[in-house]
Amino acid sequence: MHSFTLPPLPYGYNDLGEWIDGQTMEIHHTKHHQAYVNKLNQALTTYQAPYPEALATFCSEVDNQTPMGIRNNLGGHYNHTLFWQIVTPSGRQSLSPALRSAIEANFGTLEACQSAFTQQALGHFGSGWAWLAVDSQGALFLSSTANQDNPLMKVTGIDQQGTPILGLDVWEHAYYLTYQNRRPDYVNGFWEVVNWQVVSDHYSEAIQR
Ligand code: MN3
Repeated sequence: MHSFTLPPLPYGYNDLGEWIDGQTMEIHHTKHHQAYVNKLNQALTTYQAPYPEALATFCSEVDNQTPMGIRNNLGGHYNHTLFWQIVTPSGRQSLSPALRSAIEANFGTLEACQSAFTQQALGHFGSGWAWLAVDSQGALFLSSTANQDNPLMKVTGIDQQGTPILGLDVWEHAYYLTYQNRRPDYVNGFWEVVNWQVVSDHYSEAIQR
């Protein structure tokens, strides 16, 4: 049987500079994300339905009938795998012309998109994620989801389905050691480490889905 594994980070735990301290990154990766992987594999040993090995495809099959042990841990694995990829120590990299055009068409400017995303992240009550995603028509939209849900899932509480291209973990475990209760500082600092090249690649893939 297939089992899922923890992906290595594409940078060191201490490499994200002032945004996030190394201890937070190490615990987040080796404890939190590893636990989602372990519990997902454990849940799959008693899961009756056949499941896809592609995480995005698997997430898109999650609905209200899916056991919570699958939904939460699959989401945790997918969401963190995306999250590690879309930040980088080397600072901002340029958006593709296609993504820039889409952002300008939907939001007017990149800055307006970032500001609206920031409001999603700050306005989300409790644990969850903020997203920039692409719907089935290829249009960008912003949302936030609770716990480890994501916009691929067809579950109550998710109004708009789509493929995430940018996500921010707003669980306190993601930032508490560095920022304590100061979620705004964590979210504002996020823009300094977003890897727009990777986000652009995700956009290109998403509009072909
Ligand atoms: Mn997390």
